[in-house]
Amino acid sequence: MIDTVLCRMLGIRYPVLQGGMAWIADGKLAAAVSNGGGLGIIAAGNAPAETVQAQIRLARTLTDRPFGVNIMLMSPFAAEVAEMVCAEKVAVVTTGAGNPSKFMEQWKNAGIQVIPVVASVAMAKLMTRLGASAVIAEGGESGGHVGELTTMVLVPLICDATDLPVIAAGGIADGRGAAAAFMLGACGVQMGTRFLSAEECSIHPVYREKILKARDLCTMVTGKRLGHPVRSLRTTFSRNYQKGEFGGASDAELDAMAAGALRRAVADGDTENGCFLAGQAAALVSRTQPAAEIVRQVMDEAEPLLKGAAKWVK
Ligand code: TUI
Repeated sequence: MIDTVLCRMLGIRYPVLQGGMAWIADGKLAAAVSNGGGLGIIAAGNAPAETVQAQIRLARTLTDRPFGVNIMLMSPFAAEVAEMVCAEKVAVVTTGAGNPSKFMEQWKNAGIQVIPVVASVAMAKLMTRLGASAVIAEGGESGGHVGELTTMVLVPLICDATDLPVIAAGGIADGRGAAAAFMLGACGVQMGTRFLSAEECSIHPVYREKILKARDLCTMVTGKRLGHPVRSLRTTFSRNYQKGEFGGASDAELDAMAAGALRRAVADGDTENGCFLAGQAAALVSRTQPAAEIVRQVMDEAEPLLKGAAKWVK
């Protein structure tokens, strides 16, 4: 049984968080992960507050366990979602794709545990000063919006920079990744891509199939030119976007291509015009399982690896 400070802090059995995947991580998936003993997360993405609120209320009909809401800070609705989660008294807020400083006081006053994604040491120190409960160190192996550093380097750097519990993310999809994360100093892991294969994950069957079939070189990063690097599956869409980026496309043309692209992947399975966000760990995901089984299996795999690590020490 792997039991870390994070389990007590969040009231969960296993130190496993589910990533806040925009358009994907709904109340149903979050409740399934929480029922499995991890911390399920509802992703606000670019949705208005009332849409997210409906998912919170749905999750509450499906689980009595704690769950969280991920607030994507680039969303035009971030401020209204920030306020709504206080009224709803959600247990945990995670943040991504920006600096949540201006919301911290509001969330803490509402009794919410705040766990920001930090992509740098400076951000980890700032979040520590502002009273975060823990931080997520998400390396560039992850899907979606990616930072500069890899998980292997970012996690120990963040552990050195803060006394808060550190949750590792990016490239983790099985017990080996989780055990490695603990060795780097993390006391929990967050997985997104692995949960794309969960039975309770309502993505288009084409999306699921692409994840299950993905191999080592199946993801790529686009969007660097506009300052928003994003990792996704290599598809007609991502190749065309890259051609535009390094060819003659204007910023407006690139923005037009990207608008609605996540929805076209998740809802329509459209490989021509949809953007299938996924981490490098897609190559490690090979079957569909209930979310609870994923949580338990990853921890069950990690445990003997951690116990056996001493075999190398003479
Ligand atoms: O946020 C994510 N992953 C995401 S957000 C997203 S929606 C989107 N779609 C298209 C373009 C951009 C976003 C899809 N995937 N992961 C967490 C994460 N946060 N990774 C990196 C960061 C981050 C980056 C900069 C956190 C803080 C930060 O601070 C910068 C600052 O303001 O100082």
